Amino acid sequence: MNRVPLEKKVLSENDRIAAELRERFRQNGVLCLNLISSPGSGKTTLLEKTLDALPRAERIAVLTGDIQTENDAARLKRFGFPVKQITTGGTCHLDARMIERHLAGWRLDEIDLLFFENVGNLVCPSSYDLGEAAKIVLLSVTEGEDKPLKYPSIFFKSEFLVITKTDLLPYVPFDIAKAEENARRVRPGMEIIRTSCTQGDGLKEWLGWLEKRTKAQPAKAESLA
Ligand SMILES: Nc1nc2c(ncn2[C@@H]2O[C@H](COP(=O)(O)OP(=O)(O)O)[C@@H](O)[C@H]2O)c(=O)[nH]1
Ligand SMILES: [Mg+2]
Repeated sequence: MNRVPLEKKVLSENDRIAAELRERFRQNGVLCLNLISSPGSGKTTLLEKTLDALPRAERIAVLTGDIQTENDAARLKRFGFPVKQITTGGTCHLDARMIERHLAGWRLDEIDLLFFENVGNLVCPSSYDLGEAAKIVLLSVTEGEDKPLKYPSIFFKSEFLVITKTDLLPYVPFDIAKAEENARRVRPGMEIIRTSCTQGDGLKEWLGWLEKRTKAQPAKAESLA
């Protein structure tokens, strides 16, 4: 009897849609960043600080994913940029089809920087390409410095690591140098910043990295007509 490798089929269909999205982003000069972490590591908070710091004239948009509630979209809409919530209804990750559906009604040629806030999970989102230019993983100091070794796939696939909540370091036994070493054992040379959104530490470096990454993005493709 022939068995259908269902998981492989789902992933290859996802990869097909993600490749189409990536091409659309390239043609429109959109830099897409996919933020991934455990629930509660501080993805929405980092996005709030980012949107608050950037001029309203910047062409930024956010798709934020959760299993239930529109809470994160409500938090992020306060800053005046286009934001849409994706509620997955149980699925533990965003997929390319969800992104495609929720982009409907937005003009990509009017967006320069597009964030995806993935569903809080260190495992499932790592298998699903969303057409992003880069994945960014967040790790808070309350999660333990061993997580890059325990969940290597997402650390291996992420271009950048943001260590969050460093203001809590006096209260938790977290060896930050070891966490960074572990991340770089999984992904040699990984870029890392240490942040505290409550204290504002590292936010300048984060915004600087974003600016550098946006500039490195190939300019909007010439008309293909
Ligand atoms: N102490 C501290 N708490 C933070 C920091 N960043 C976020 N939090 C808190 O962590 C909780 C989860 O943050 P949130 O941004 O919703 O995490 P998400 O689930 O990854 O989007 C909230 O109560 C935040 O106020 C930080 O830098 N320091
Ligand atoms: Mg969130």
